[in-house]
Order: sequence, then structure tokens, then C-alpha cells
Amino acid sequence: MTRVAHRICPLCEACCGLELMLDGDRVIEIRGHEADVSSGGFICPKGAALAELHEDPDRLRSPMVKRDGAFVEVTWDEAFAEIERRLPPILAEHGPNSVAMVIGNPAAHKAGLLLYGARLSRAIGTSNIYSASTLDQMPKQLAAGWMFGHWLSVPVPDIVRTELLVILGANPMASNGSMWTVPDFKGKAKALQARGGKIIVIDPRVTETARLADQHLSIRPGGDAFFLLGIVHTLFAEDLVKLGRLAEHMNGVDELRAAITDFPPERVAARCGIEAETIRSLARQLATTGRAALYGRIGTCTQEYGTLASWLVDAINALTGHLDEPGGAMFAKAAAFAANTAGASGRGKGITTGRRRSRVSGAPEVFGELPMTCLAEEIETPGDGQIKAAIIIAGNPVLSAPNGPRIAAAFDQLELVISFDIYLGETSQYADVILPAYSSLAESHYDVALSQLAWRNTARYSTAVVPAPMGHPAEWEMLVRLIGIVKGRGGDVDVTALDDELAADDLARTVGSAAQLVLSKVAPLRGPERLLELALRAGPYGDRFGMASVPPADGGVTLAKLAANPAGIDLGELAPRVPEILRTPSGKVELAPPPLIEDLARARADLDRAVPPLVIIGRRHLRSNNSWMHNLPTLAAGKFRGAAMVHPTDAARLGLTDGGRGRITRGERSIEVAIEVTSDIMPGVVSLPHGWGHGQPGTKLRVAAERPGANLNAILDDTLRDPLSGNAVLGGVAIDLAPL
Ligand SMILES: Nc1nc2c(c(=O)[nH]1)N[C@H]1C(S)=C(S)[C@@H](COP(=O)(O)OP(=O)(O)OC[C@H]3O[C@@H](n4cnc5c(=O)[nH]c(N)nc54)[C@H](O)[C@@H]3O)O[C@H]1N2
Ligand SMILES: Nc1nc2c(c(=O)[nH]1)N[C@H]1C(S)=C(S)[C@@H](COP(=O)(O)OP(=O)(O)OC[C@H]3O[C@@H](n4cnc5c(=O)[nH]c(N)nc54)[C@H](O)[C@@H]3O)O[C@H]1N2
Ligand code: SF4
Ligand SMILES: [Mo]
Repeated sequence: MTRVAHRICPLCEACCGLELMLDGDRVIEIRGHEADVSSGGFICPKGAALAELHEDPDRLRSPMVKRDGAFVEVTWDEAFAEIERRLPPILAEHGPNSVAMVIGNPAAHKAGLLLYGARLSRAIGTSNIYSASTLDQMPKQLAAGWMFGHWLSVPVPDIVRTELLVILGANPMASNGSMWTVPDFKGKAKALQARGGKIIVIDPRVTETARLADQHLSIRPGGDAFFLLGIVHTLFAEDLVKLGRLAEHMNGVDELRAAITDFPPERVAARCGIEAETIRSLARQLATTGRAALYGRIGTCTQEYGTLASWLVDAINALTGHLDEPGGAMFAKAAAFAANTAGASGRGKGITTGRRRSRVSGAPEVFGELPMTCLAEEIETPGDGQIKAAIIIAGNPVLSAPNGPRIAAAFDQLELVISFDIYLGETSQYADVILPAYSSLAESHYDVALSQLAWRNTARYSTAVVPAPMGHPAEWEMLVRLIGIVKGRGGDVDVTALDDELAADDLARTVGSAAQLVLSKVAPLRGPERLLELALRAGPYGDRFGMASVPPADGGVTLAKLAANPAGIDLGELAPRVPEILRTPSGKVELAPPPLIEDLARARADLDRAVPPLVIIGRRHLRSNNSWMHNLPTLAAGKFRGAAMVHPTDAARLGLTDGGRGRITRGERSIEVAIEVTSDIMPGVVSLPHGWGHGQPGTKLRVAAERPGANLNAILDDTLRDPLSGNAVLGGVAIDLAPL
């Protein structure tokens, strides 16, 4: 019997609605769901490949325990018994900080992992929390936290109404958008151009997005903060600042003006590789276009001045009158889980960082985490607080974090590694116990985090498309069993009972004595569904359990309504939210947060840094997803996408040929790469994607092993980070390249 089912794609931030054709429980075809209120039928090749992921024979179907150096399949009870035997003694002897949590990217796309992973960290009580955030967007979150008062109050371009979109260090044609849920970026970009608007891309490479744009400017890797300072300087110098409606809601304009006087366009031009007049022209265009948005993403984050650059992007949006305005950079209003819709509106506690420091390097805690680049040294360095065990949740830092091989060696010396992973991969091979999820098609879905960064306000929920395999727990249930072990209740704890307790504890913290009453209103839901229903009803479109000052006419958004509408519920276009969204102590947008003004001294001292002859940067490809979708045949097919791009002048100088091979060296470490000679990359820069380096002996990724590629992160340094956010520097560092 063929049937049709719907599911939000869990693979990237675009969160497309998919339509699946099934024969029984076998997936025949996956296409875009035309009626989806957010994605309108868009799909990319990865979404279609979910069918192959579902079937992938290398995907683990049962838990694995390492015995005498080799993995054996065990039952779920055996797996948890193994953990119960080994984890509590470590905690008892060495304390909570001896157990590290290491959280990877797919956790952001899975409600069960996101909602229950945090509960496990809390149950353990560890300060050793590491995630892909410090390889990615922490600078953006920190800047937003300082400016707007919460870590996820990040504005996104209002692409459907803008006339000018300036994209800095992002390639949404490949990534499908990041910190910006924007399915079918291409369609929206073309519509922008069709209504007479313009797109400018600023990137060291002529990317797929640059090709679509009206203008491309090459920028020297790591030069973004300097370039943006030149723009801010111009805005003040040419009297182009117009704060508009937000004027009365902004603090720090004069402080900002005073702080940037050393950065006129002439002074920053060499550092960013963009001519002074071009910088001025861009500033003028941004200031004089009625509806314009500046958007910066991973290229602006994974560098030494990531937080400065992220701050300046939104400072420029504010100074040009485009922040929180239609067609500018606007804030989504998510239906559930958004801290910026909770509590009193307009003012709050703001954010705090540095509540503790990492033991070895003294890196400050940011958003509850320590930098991923501190993980290896915290495992290696003896003393009080040394990491003895790790729980890795959907992460592959051996390939995805700088100096990955050092992390591998560090994992190897731990007393216990527990891995939540669906493959025996480059990182999970170091585990003692692997707990694989079942296919995501067998689980329900809600975008806990990404709805907060969406191009339009919608609420969408997917029920499971196929039944879960018999006896195979959901990931949230695995996490509850781990919590049971940590709390001394055993790995065979009654999951339902403990889940009830966890929900009640949480509610007691937010609604106090009303907890039991509220819980009774969402009975008999449990697990992530219960948390979702609670969040939806307490959220800005919910009935607030009868406490809403203006009760929603239709009873408000509920889980039942979402479940009945697989295409989602449309909640309208982005609308201005300042001052309601603010949670800063001042109740204002902070344009000149003191730590950022101070950090300008570092940039000032660095203005005249010499240009290394050759630096490396990263890139993404539409048919790849960080380190882990290289095992799916249709995605892996075709031209190899892991080659190092080299400009013809560099190739000639270094004796490299297109299709040949080369060795990239940085310090003591080197990798061998395939060479692609192309004028798409700017001279003096090499582009190599991360996430490759498969085919390692202990792994089982047979398709990926056929074309392993090289691990960019094997040569990057775990000593380089943005001191404010702790984010790793993943680009712009000097390398040597020689033919093989
Ligand atoms: N040099 C360089 N390095 C980078 C980047 C860069 O631009 N340049 N980008 C960085 C960024 S932005 C990120 S987000 C990180 C990503 O790096 P990681 O956070 O390590 O994520 P992935 O590489 O995607 O690896 C995800 C792991 O989760 C597993 N997995 C997949 N689905 C599931 C599931 O449903 N459940 C479980 N339990 N496991 C699952 C996969 O098998 C894989 O082992 O890489 C970073 N590394
Ligand atoms: N197909 C696919 N989609 C993905 C992913 C994937 O691996 N594959 N990963 C997902 C994840 S985890 C994330 S975080 C997002 C990231 O999404 P994006 O931020 O769009 O990331 P990229 O596509 O890597 O684009 C970054 C661009 O920055 C440029 N760049 C490098 N260094 C600099 C610099 O110093 N300055 C400037 N201005 N530009 C620079 C690079 O040339 C590149 O074109 O993508 C997500 N979506
Ligand atoms: S763009 Fe992202 S969410 Fe959409 S189908 Fe592709 S992988 Fe899935
Ligand atoms: Mo990421």
C-alpha cells in the first residue's frame, strides 16, 4: 500500500517540509512539500537522500560495546548496564567535572537531544561542556547577547522585503542559510532581484552565491572586522547615521563613534583587501537604500575577531536604520522555547560570561560552555578537574575540530567514552559504548532552536513517518536512562516516572506551586511532546493556560493543532519587536558593549599585520553536510568535492597542476590534498572543505572510505581562538603548499 507522509528535514537549518512517498514503511521517494508554510516545496539533494540514510547498511541498528578492543553488538539493557558499571565510580572518585559533555551539530536539529541533553548535563553537574557552537556561531550569539540581552536574539535579513542584501562570509546557495532559516534562498534571492533589488557578496571566493549576486567583492580572510570598522567610520564621518524609530531605544551611539576614529577606510583597506572607496560606497549604499540588510555568517565568526565582526554587522544595521525594520534585519518570534518571549518584556538580566574559566588555558565560559579547542588539553592535563570520561552526543570532533588527531588521542586515553552516534565513525570509534539513534523518519520533530531564526514566523511539527524498531529507545529515552544512572537510580530506571519528575522539577522552577496543575493540563503527553506542548501554550501564540492577558481567539497554538496541520501554521511575516524583545538590563539596544569597545584595542594593534603569502579557508558543498553525509551513494557520486582550490597565479608559482596532488603544511603537521586550479579563489588563498579524512581503520563508513579526502582540521590549531567567544579560528591562517 503506497501512502504519503510529511516530515521536516532534520539535516540543515533550512528545515524544509518534505513529502515522502512510502510503500508500507519503505520510502519510495522524497520531494518537497508544496503546502509547507515555511519551505513551499523546496528540497535539496540531501533531503532526498534521507531515504538512503534510512536504508544505509552502515548505520548502526543496535548498541555497541567495546570488549578487548573490538566492538560487539549488545542489547539495550547490556549497554546501559555497562555504563552503570563504569560511569558512577568515575563520578564518585573524581567529581562531576570529570565527565565532559561534547555536543555536535545534529543535536541542534533533534528536539530529543536538545531538550534532554541539557537535562543530562545538569544532572551530572559538570562544567566541562563543549559543543560545535565554539567552532561556529558563538561570536554571533555573544554579540547578540550583549546587544539585545539574549543569546538567541539574532536578527535575520527580511529577504522578502529588502532591496539590498549584503552577504558577508556566507554561502547560502551551498549551506541553505545559517543562523537564518531560509529555505529556497535562491528563489527568494531571484525574487529580490526581480523587484529591482540588489545582492552583494563579500567573500574570498567567487561562491555559488556570488555567482547569483549582482556584485562580488573579494575580502582578505580575517579582514571582516576591519572592513566593517571602515563602514562604521564612513557612516559617522559622512553623517549617514540615521537611527529612525529605534533612536530612543539605543544606548552607546556616542561611545561607538568615539571608539572607531582610528579605523578610517584608508587605514583598514590593506588589512581587509578592499579599497577605501569601495568601503565608502558600500556604506553609502547601505545608508541610503530604504530597505537594506547586512548579513554575516560563518566566515565572519571563525576568525580571531569573530565577536567584533558579528557585533559590527548588527551595529551597521542599527546605524543605517535597518535594524528591526521591514526589509532590514529583523527578529523572528518563535512559537515555543524562545527566551526572548519569556518573562517580563523589554528589559532583563542580560547575559553573563566568564562565570568560570577553563582549567588549563583559562578560557572564559560562554553560554555555559568552554571552547572546543580546550577539550584535548583538559583531558590530557592531570590535576583536580581533569576529564576522565566523555559523553559525546552527535559530534565528530576528530574531523570537525582543529587538531582533531590530538582530540582522538585524548579520547583514547579516557576511562570511559559514551557516544550517541548513528555510525561507527572517526570519533565514535573511540567510544566504549555507542548508543545509536533509530532513523529520524521514525521520530517526531519540532525545531526547538531554528524557529527562532526564521525568515518568517511559522510553527511546524512532524509526527513519525515510520514506526520505531521494536525495543529501540528514542534518544531522549536513552538520555533519561543516563540521567537515571547519574542520579543513582540505575540504567533500568522507570523512564516514564523519571521523565515525569524531570518535567515537574522544571516547571517548579518556572511556575512554582502551579507546577502540578499545569502538568495535569498537558497529560497524558510525555517526553519531548510534553515539553513542546508546554512551550507552545506558554509561548507568544499560546493560551498561556488561561492566563494570557488577551486570550487568543482560536484558543491559540497547541501541539494537537500542529499535528493536524502537517504543512504547519503560518504566524505571519516578521514584525518589529524592539523594545519588547530586549532583555538587556538597560532595556535598550546596546550599540557599544564595553567588552567589545575594549577589544577594539586588539584590532588597532593589528592593523598593520603583514599578509602571509598563502592562507587557508574552508567551504561547504550542497551535497555534503559537515563530516557525516559522505556515506550516502547519491550524494557521494559525481565529481570529488574535497579538493583544495588554488588560484592560477599561486599554482604557477608553486608548480601545482589542476587535478594533481599537493601537500599542505602548517608547522609540524601536514595533509595531502587533491588540487583544483581555479580563478574562483582569490590569489594568496586556498579553499578546502572540512569534514573529510575518512577511511580510518577503526571506522565503518564504506562509501565514504572510497574517497576519503583530507582532514583540514588536522592542520588547524587548537591554540587559536577569539578570546571573547572562545570560538576557534578556522580560517585565514598561513600554510605552505607544495606539489606531491
Ligand atoms: N575547518 C573547519 N572546521 C569546521 C567548520 C568549518 O567551517 N571549518 N565548521 C564547523 C561547524 S559550523 C560545525 S557545526 C561543526 C560540525 O561538527 P560536528 O558537530 O562534529 O558535527 P558533524 O561533523 O556534522 O558530525 C555529526 C556526528 O553526528 C552523527 N549523527 C548524525 N545524525 C545523528 C543522529 O540523529 N543522532 C546521533 N546521535 N548522531 C547523529 C554523525 O554520524 C556524526 O558522527 O564542524 C565545525 N568544523
Ligand atoms: N550543504 C551543506 N549545508 C550546510 C552545512 C554543510 O556542511 N553542507 N553545514 C551547516 C552548518 S553546521 C553551518 S554552520 C552552516 C554555515 O553556513 P554558511 O555560513 O553559509 O557557510 P559556508 O557555506 O561555509 O560559507 C562561508 C563562506 O565564508 C567564506 N569565508 C571564509 N573565510 C572568510 C573570511 O575571513 N571572511 C569572509 N567574509 N568570508 C570568508 C568562505 O569562502 C565561504 O564562502 O551551513 C549549514 N549548512
Ligand atoms: S535544504 Fe536542508 S532542510 Fe532543506 S532539504 Fe536540504 S538538507 Fe533538508
Ligand atoms: Mo555549524
